Amino acid sequence: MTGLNALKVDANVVVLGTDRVGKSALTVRFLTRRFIGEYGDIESIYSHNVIVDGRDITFNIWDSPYCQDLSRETTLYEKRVQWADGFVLVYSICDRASFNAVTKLIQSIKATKDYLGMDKVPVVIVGNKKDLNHRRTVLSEEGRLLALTTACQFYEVTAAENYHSIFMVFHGLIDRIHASKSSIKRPAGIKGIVKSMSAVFTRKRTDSL
Ligand SMILES: Nc1nc2c(ncn2[C@@H]2O[C@H](COP(=O)(O)OP(=O)(O)OP(=O)(O)O)[C@@H](O)[C@H]2O)c(=O)[nH]1
Ligand SMILES: [Mg+2]
Repeated sequence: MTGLNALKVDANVVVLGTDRVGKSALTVRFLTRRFIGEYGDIESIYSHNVIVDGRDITFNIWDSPYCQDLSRETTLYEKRVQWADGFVLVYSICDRASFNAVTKLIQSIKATKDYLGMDKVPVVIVGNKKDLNHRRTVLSEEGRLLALTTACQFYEVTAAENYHSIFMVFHGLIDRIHASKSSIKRPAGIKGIVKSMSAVFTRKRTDSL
């Protein structure tokens, strides 16, 4: 990659989490800087272009309503995981079950995408609804510890009241996506070298006949 192309970044981001944790609120806040309260059941991939530090970043963000129909959800989930370069996993700080679901999601994503052993997994864990601190059931420390033990990034945010922390969520993810793309390519490179070496030796043997 050289010149202008080096400054262009394309990132597919999937937003996951259980129902009503604020996936759409967070997405819409990032796209429009606004909080509109109710979001309905729309499934959508949004494209959003931003320029940060001279880098032209296109975020493709897949937001979908949580679905309890497991048969439908499994297929859709796999599709989303394969499509994604990075993940925003959302729970509500007032909903313990949503936090437990994020823990499970991390394990499943790591297994599916082969991120095991990576320094920085392209996953951001987001504890939303920080404005409802009086109804909190998940401590900040629990979120931080989960991030630490799974090599993910962690933010507590309020989509209802603040744009800046949501901006940090998506931009934090970009660097991780970069790191993961380069470390995923490395083993394939080694395989490639082995392949081309054996090709050379095979050719030599054939040539000498
Ligand atoms: N107080 C507060 N409410 C929020 C916040 N974020 C979202 N909500 C509210 O939580 C409810 C659910 O938000 P959504 O963004 O629709 O949640 P979702 O995760 O997209 O839900 P599904 O698409 O149904 O899975 C809505 O009533 C929002 O107004 C927040 O930061 N603080
Ligand atoms: Mg939604």
